[in-house]
Amino acid sequence: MENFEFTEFADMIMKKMEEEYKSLEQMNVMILGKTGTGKSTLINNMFNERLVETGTGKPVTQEIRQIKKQGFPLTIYDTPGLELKGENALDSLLDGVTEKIMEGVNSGEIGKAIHCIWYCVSTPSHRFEQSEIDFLRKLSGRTSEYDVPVIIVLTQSYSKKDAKELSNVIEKEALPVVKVIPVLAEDYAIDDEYTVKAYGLDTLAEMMYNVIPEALQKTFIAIQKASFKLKKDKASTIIAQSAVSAAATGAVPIPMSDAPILISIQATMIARIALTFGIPMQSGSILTVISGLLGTTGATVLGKTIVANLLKLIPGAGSIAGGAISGATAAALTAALGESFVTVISLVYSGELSLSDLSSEKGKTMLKEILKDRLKIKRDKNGQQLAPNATT
Ligand SMILES: Nc1nc2c(ncn2[C@@H]2O[C@H](COP(=O)(O)OP(=O)(O)OP(=O)(O)O)[C@@H](O)[C@H]2O)c(=O)[nH]1
Ligand SMILES: [Mg+2]
Repeated sequence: MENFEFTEFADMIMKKMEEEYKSLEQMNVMILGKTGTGKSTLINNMFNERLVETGTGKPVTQEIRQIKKQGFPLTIYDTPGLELKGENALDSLLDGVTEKIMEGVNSGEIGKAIHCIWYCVSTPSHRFEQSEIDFLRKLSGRTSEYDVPVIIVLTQSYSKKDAKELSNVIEKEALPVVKVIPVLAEDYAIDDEYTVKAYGLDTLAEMMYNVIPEALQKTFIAIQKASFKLKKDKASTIIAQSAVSAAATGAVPIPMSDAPILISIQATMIARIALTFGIPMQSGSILTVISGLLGTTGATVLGKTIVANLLKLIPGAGSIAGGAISGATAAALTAALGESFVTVISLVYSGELSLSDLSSEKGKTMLKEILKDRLKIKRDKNGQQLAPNATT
């Protein structure tokens, strides 16, 4: 144990991240709507990758293009340049969409099914035509038994008033759709002076999360960038699960020689959190954060165990009594490490901290303080935070 190195911990995190990433189910989203409604803009602002610019588009039918990027667990079925004029155009699109849905159903594989459909309507057009109503009804008639959720997205909704009006018109039709959601996917400059801020993508993401199959939720949380809340909630769940596992290792007090089990639980936790937030695997930033939290630099040998290093930070805990730590301590350490990691990610996300700050002296001091703060929190035996006045 004396020789446990930080670099080993780092390697472990990277390996777990790779495993986790590979285990993600492939997500498939279909996007319908007339040309120019803002489908591409929506895709690029919802997901981590700018798929529409970078992905290769492969024709599926005359109307439908498949967009996919190597190594990214998402396939988009886009309908670029769709005119939707005349009965024939819609019927032929309907055939294409139905065929794609059936292909997934017949494969029997969850990763090949269509998991959600966005039907885009442009708010400034003020129009939702009878042909579109018919289309959505027919689509549902053909595929309702397969439960593919359809969300109507009102795009380019820089006027919330217009969006509300159009939304009312559509809702009156009582269509077989999950919801009508107004969004502005990108800031909209009205003139030099006034800009309408983008909004609504978080609502769309949270709605998506609730209607897609459970097996796809992990993928979606990781690849979407619209709702930070979805990511934070998922991270809390991961931390709670990890703390429980850590507590279990120490049901009998953990002799320090068993600390690698604890370290492995913590590496898995960090990897799963990193994946949740969409932190790229190659990125050195995870390691910068972790090395900052643990008070070491990536390249140097720790010389002491990570656990021992963490313990030093608990006020009053001193060193390891009798060469063992209890399950409760193991859970507390794990929860504190996970929460500190999320705190740092949140600070970077909100712009209060930059990645370059992290390797500076100021950043390192800050990381230490964050971890110390988390370690001071009173917890139950599973590492769950107790109310400040609770007694243990
Ligand atoms: N500011 C702003 N512009 C938007 C938004 N949505 C769409 N646009 C603009 O509207 C135009 C059309 O958007 P696209 O995303 O290309 O529309 P599309 O549905 O993909 O169009 P096709 O691929 O031709 O069917 C572009 O100039 C976008 O920049 C938005 O939310 N905000
Ligand atoms: Mg497009």
